[in-house]
This record gives sequence, C-alpha cells and structure tokens, in this order.
Amino acid sequence: MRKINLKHSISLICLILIAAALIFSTSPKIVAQATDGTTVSIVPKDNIFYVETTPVNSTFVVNATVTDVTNLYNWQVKLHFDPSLLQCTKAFIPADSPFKFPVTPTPVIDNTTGYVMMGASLLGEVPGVNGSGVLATITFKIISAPTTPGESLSCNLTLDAEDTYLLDPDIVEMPYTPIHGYYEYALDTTHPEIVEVTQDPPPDNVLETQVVKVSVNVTDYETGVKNVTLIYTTDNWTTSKSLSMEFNATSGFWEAEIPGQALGTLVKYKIEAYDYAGNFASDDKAGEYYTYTVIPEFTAIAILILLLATLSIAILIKNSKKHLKPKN
Ligand SMILES: [Ca+2]
Repeated sequence: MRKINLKHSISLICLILIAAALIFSTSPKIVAQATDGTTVSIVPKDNIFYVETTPVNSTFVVNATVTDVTNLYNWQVKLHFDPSLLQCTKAFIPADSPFKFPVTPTPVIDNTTGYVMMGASLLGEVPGVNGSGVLATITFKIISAPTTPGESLSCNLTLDAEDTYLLDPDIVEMPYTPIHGYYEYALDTTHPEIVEVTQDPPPDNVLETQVVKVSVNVTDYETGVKNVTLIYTTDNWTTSKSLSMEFNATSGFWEAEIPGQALGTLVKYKIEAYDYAGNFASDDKAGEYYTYTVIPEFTAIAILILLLATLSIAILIKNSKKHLKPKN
C-alpha cells in the first residue's frame, strides 16, 4: 500500500507549496491569525449503534469539519480508528466544501493500522479561505459485533495530533482545538416495561363463556417492543396456555382475548414481553397474577341491581307523566 507521510518529512503538498511560493513570491504575505474558536471536529461526535437496529456490515458516515478558520491554505486530517471493529470504505472531500482546494492527493486508507488521511492545498491562490465547513467525509463499515447482552465494542475516532494540521499561506501551523469522535456498538440492555394491564370485562364481572379482552401498554427504550405474550391458566399453573398479543396501532396497546370459561373457573394470567435486542420483561402482578373468577349471569347482586334499575325506570316514567300534565 502506498503510504504518504505528509508531516514528518517535507510532504508532497509542502513541496508544491514551496514551488508555488517561489513562483508567486511577489504575492502579499498574510499573517496567520487563527481565531480562538478554530476547531477540527469529528461530526457526529458520538456514533452509537445497536446490533438489533444496525446489523453488522452496516455503514455510517462521519465528517471531519473545521470551524472559524482564518486564511486556510493547506490542511490535512489523519483520523485513527480500531481496524478490528471498523473498516474505512470511503473518504472524500465534498464537492461543495469551501476547503476542496485544487491540490488534493488521493486519500490514504489504511485498514490494517487503522487510519485514514487526506488533505488539500490552494497552490499559490493566496490568500487562504476563511470560515467553517466540511474537510472530509468518511464512511466506516461495522465489521465486529458484540455477542452477549450488555457487551459493547467501542473505540475513539481520534484526530492525530501531529498529522492533523491547518496551515496558512506561509506554511505556518494555525492552532485549533481537536474534537475527537467516539464509536460504540452494543447489545441493548434496557428491558421493556409493562406499564399497564387492563381487562374487559373487569375481573368481578366475567360471565360464563364470556371472552375477556386484555389490553397491555408496553414501552421500550432504544430498540422497541418485539412481542408481548399473555400466559394464562385455569388449573393454578398445572397447565397453561400462551396467547400472542397483537399490537393495536390505534390504541397503542397490545391485545389478546382469553376464551370464555365455565362457571366458577378461576383464571390467572401474566404478561411477558421482549424487545428487539432480546431483553425480557414479565409482569405477574408481583407473584399474585391477574385473576378473575367466572360468575353466573344472574347472581344475587345482579338481580338486586336489576330490581333497582326497574324501580328507577318506573319512578322516572311516573315523574315524566306528572310533568306532561297541564298546570290548570
Ligand atoms: Ca430495550
């Protein structure tokens, strides 16, 4: 692989610049004056991905940007990464970058040592360029994945202190603050949360053979909820059945129906959920389970309610007839 060390010895760019300086020796010299705010940054700074949402072999892009630079004539960026985790697949200066200068040596991508290096020079077109913008756009491919939940693989995306530089037309280095990047690839470790469980009809009013609709609100940080299961028993967990709950996009709840049961049956159930990273959550109402007992259609209470209702209606009818009577 062709390696260019542009800094330790006199670089290709410098040679060109020296030649250019000789040619353009009558050009007015501009004093290098980097403002206090000059930075070279990796943007985004944090590049955090999860296995379940960003599969291995996915790519992501970072920019090396410069801010508030004055009289930039020649620049170089060398960015280090861990080549056991990432491979650089592409590096270029965007066409619309104000720092895409005429002399641009081919970027050096070293996926063995783990660095990418590139630069550009104005070649005699003094003065330099002021402002902020993208120096380089760099694409990385994720090549290694963590294998156990909670594990994460990470590395810094470090701007080389020596080989990242900003030069003025006199080939004088201008100070800048480096803002390095960070990469992390993790198996998500936040569990889904079963927030709320409701049933219709309510537990004290389930009749013979009546289907019970159970609605569950489940939330999950990061990856989202993959599936929710209702597990119920009618013989105190000697046997049990699982119902896959369906997500209702309108209500935002996960729903399932427990089939109608015979009179007197005690039904117990619990809810389980997984997120897309394989994290598990269970809600068995702190070991008590959600329960209901199937009651007859006409219990004593029901009859009493019915009698009261009948009486109320009778009174209402009587009252309304009274009102209909003319006053005189
Ligand atoms: Ca999660």
